[in-house]
Amino acid sequence: MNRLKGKTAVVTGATSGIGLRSAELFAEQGVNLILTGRREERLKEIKLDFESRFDISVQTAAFDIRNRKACESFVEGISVPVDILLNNAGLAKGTDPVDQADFEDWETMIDTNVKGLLYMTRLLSPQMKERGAGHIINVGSTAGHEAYSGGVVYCGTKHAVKAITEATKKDLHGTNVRVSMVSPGLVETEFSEVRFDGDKQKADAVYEGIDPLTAQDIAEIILFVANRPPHVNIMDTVIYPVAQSSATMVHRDE
Ligand code: NDP
Ligand code: 8X3
Repeated sequence: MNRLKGKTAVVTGATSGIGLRSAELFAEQGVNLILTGRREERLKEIKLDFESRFDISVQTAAFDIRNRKACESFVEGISVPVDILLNNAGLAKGTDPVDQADFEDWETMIDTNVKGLLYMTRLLSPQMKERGAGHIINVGSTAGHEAYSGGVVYCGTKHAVKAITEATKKDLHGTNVRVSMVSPGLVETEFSEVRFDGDKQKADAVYEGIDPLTAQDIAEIILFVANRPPHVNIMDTVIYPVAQSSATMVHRDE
């Protein structure tokens, strides 16, 4: 059953990977889209593509989610009720241990994964609360359930997303606004290329010898979470590829 047709979703980080594929699955269901990311060209191409294939409206806004003022201007420019906020924009930078890691990488991850997600939630939750309807879906990670060496700050940000999701649900208790989290393991997207500053060889090695999750796998789960009846609130879903059993237990074919 399609409960989403005619609704409006804001998708952050819609220029690639999980965000892009989720946006496309929403579009297939007739959801009007407001898509964000920094790469303006990609947003323009996605808008043209989706509007040519789906009977929906697509708005785009290119801005850096770390910039609070830009988030505020973005939300001020939205003139329709937002039914779904998919807080997906995020990244990892580096795998250096705590005594060697780069301060700027830490700030980038905290400002994007935690503060950016909080800005969007703070700015869009009032209209949801006022209407007594809406759904905030945060993209967490298995790294938000289990910390691993080399991920001191990335894991820290995703543990923060878990805490923020739980507290947001409690803050909005009794309002009918839904709050959910989706927590994937290894998904092959641009994620590892970004983590390793464009080093394709290092990025490919992350997925070598396994059948990793795809953006499609996670988008299908996001769609399922969003499409539940209004009284059903999925709090979290943890998804691993079958070859992965924990953050660091990954079975690779020879
Ligand atoms: P991608 O690198 O493919 O996508 C990341 C998206 O985030 C891009 O659209 C990017 O857009 C956007 N983004 C990053 N920084 C900013 C910023 N400062 N301002 C605005 N947008 C930004 O990776 P994924 O699709 O894999 O990642 C999506 C989410 O999934 C992230 O939160 C990630 O932590 C999470 N995740 C990923 C997993 C994986 O293994 N891939 C596993 C678990 C969770 P642009 O560059 O245009 O700004
Ligand atoms: C991304 C999954 O294992 O690279 O959140 O941290 S992992």
